[in-house]
Amino acid sequence: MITNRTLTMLKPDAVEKGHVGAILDKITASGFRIVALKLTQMTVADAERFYEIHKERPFFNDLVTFMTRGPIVAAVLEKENAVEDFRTLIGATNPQEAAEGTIRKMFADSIEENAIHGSDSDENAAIEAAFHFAGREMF
Ligand code: FUP
Repeated sequence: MITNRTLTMLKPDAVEKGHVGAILDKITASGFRIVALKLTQMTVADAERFYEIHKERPFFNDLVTFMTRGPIVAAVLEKENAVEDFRTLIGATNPQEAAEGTIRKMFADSIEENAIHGSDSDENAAIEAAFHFAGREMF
């Protein structure tokens, strides 16, 4: 079951700019089923834990500040080959390098504020889904 799921976050920049509806529409039009969905705001402790793998990187503090500055939309998505297909749909981390038609190309301005997150493995998808959602919030 986990194999076909991924976790996404529409980041504070995307929410601030009013892109939530357009991005969710593109996600569902691309064949992903919404399994869980919420508007929420990460605390500094949440963001530090979520991005712990990056804690030694020079951009870590700015990343935590950005991710906590306003609400995000967290969602669990289901599709065959969900993790890989979703990363193709969102495009490269740097929107300037993202392919035409990808979500980051369409909606993101910079590598720091790149509109959307997608899990990078099935293992992390399960960890990240449990980070944002209780079992009874996933359908
Ligand atoms: P991705 O898997 O595409 O989300 O990218 P990473 O896990 O490498 O990075 C996570 C987040 O860290 C990015 F979405 C934005 C931020 N980041 C920077 O701000 N600068 C960088 O050079 C790399 C990543």
